[in-house]
Amino acid sequence: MASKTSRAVMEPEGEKASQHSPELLLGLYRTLWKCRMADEKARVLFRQGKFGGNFYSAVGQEATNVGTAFGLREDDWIAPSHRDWTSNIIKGAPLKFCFAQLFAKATSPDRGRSSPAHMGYPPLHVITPASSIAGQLNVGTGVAFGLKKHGRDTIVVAYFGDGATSIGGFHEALNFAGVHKLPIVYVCANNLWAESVPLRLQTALTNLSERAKAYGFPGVSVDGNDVLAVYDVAQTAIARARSGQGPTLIECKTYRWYGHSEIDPAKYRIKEEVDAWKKKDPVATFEKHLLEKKILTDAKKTQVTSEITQEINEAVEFAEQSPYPDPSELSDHVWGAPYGGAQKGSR
Ligand SMILES: Cc1ncc(C[n+]2csc(CCOP(=O)(O)OP(=O)(O)O)c2C)c(N)n1
Ligand SMILES: [Mg+2]
Repeated sequence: MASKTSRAVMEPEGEKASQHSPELLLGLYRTLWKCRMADEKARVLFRQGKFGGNFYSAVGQEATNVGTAFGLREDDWIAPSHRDWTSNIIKGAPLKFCFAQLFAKATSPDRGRSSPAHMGYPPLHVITPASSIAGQLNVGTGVAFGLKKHGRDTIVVAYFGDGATSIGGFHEALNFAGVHKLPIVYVCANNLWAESVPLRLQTALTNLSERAKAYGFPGVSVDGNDVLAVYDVAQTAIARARSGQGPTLIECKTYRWYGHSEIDPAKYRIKEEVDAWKKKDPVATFEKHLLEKKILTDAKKTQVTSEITQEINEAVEFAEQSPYPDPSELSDHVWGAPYGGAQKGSR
């Protein structure tokens, strides 16, 4: 499968459902909606001033995140980027903790310490994202190295964008993983933009998966808005990593509907480009597919979205009502042992 566009991209739409159980298809469907609705809700809450900092929406990219993480085991690891807040949701972190993290409340997994959306969830092995682009690739690769050394059969899935592929840390991570045949899957969400920098100014490549060639492992490019195509490619890569054959680089071609963050009006993009990608909405496309295949009914569709709405409302209420951390906790959990230079309350 080295450096080519996935066969799944080419397949006629209707052929795919037969290979997947209805439970899997409905699970993917519910998770796509959960990510879409939680992400849209977070955008609204940010604009209402309910939480500070910033928020990096991944609306439009749901099939990439869901397709690559849905088939993971509970003890597998995820190394997300700044745009992968929903990785926590896909891995199964309770929504109330996800919203508490955005709100920087004491009830969040990091007790209000990290930037909004830079969320990790230790009980389910989601690593807190690094703010430095590609930093999570180095951390995730280190975790994969540790897993291999300890003889575990768990794997890491690490996420990043097109822009991250130009940074040294990306190349160091993939090179190291190739040398040591590490149990890791690298997922590049190529959304065509790195803040305001278009892909054509980022690289002369068309398929970013070709970069894998330089590190001696397979690369595959896939339609990142087709959840089943992404899922199939990810399953192959996950099995490869778990069986000790080493890494895979998956490039998912997708698009973020909104600006780089909620403070970016994205005036550098033309309307036609945005409109064309919105027509390829990964959630609506999959929904239509399932309705046509009669795996989904209108009644089930309403049930799924109303259950998620209720879950989100309860989670937001939990986050809003939770306290902020007490300032006296500021230096807790920063050092493994008390550090003489900056004791709590020493200033
Ligand atoms: C080393 C470093 N340089 C610059 C930034 C600022 N920055 C944050 S996200 C980003 C763009 C990343 O683009 P891409 O990798 O394509 O991911 P996307 O935001 O599109 O998901 C930049 C330049 C940073 N966080 N770290
Ligand atoms: Mg990008």
